[in-house]
Amino acid sequence: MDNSSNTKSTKLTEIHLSSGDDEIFHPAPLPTDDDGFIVAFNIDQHDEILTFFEKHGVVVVANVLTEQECERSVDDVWKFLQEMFNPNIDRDKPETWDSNWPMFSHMGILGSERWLYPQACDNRQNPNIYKVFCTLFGDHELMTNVTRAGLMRPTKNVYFPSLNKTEDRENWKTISNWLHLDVNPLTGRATTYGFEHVAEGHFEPSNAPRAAQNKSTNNGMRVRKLQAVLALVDCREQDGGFHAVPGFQHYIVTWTKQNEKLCLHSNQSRDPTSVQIPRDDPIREHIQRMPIRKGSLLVWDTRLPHGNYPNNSNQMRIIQYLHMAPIADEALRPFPLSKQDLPETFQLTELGEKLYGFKSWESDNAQYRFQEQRNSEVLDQALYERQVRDLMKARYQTNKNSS
Ligand SMILES: O=C(O)CCC(=O)C(=O)O
Repeated sequence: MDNSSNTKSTKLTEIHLSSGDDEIFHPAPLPTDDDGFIVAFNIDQHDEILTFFEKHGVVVVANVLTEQECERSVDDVWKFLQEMFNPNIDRDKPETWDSNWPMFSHMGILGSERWLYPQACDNRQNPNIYKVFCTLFGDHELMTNVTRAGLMRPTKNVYFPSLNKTEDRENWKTISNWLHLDVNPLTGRATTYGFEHVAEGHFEPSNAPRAAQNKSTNNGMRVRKLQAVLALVDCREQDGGFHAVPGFQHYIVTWTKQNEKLCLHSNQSRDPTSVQIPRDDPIREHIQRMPIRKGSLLVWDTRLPHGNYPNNSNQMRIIQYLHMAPIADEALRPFPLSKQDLPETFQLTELGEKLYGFKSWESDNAQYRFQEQRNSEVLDQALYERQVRDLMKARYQTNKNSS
């Protein structure tokens, strides 16, 4: 695919970034279809996707993955669970879904380990997904982040073969009321999760928080930042899933003025790139649950308060966390993977080489950025993760051979 000519691209300067200073909040709930899923667009509906996104701050695009790609992704989730956590985990035996289950299960996230399995890696270079991000950024020189899978275990009427009966699992429910921003709107420091962060001290508080936005790497309120989830199964309302306050991007500056103390406090917290929305914030009345169909991509503006809500059914929610950013984003670089980190059976495409950061895009700025010195802290982290992954895979093989 010729990435630059096939992709209709609205110039970055034409992308409207709302000033965020609406005096009052205007709710912008998303329409749903007859089956209760959020109404989704087709990949080619460039203008419609952009217009919808500007209004709501969220958009869903259908059929970015095929049925087979979804199924292979789900297979990769189980392989990952067995190799990295517990070889006895069996997708057909809920009895095995407790012991050595990954951390962050209370948030529906599978550990902090990067999900580096063949279909998961292929999804990050999927041309449909790339096209959605090109549309939303008005730029085609993009990079992908490299992060995790998400899975919410079923909690109601779960069939246990060894008991030959169904039971509920209240303790598999994820947290309720999780609502946060992955940018501190006072300092402009936004999440860099799954990328290399450029700024030294990215996870330390800003010393002069009210002036921090002047720093080029604290650009979260100046340039478009997107986050996304990719549905690997149908994620129905009752299965748990993404929720957010659509339309909040038009109000965020006003809200920040009213919540300066909270933002200052968040700047001093363990993660200065996020803000937890208080339980009594009236904005919570406008949280909308967002069920999406298998194979669709839901993208949200980082300026939206968001989170997920728990499963209440006998089916799983399974997703991939996956988003992209322009190479021109001064806060980010591609995560420094080596080709050795990629699965043997995975075929990197020409597009993938660029999205993963193994090759430079064409513009002068992209080539300049490609040569930049890398952040040594993140290089060390990449090396450490590689060693842990190799160790876990070797342990899995030894276990398998001896059984
Ligand atoms: O699981 C989800 O849908 C959302 C997770 C979330 O809040 C995040 O990635 O920041």
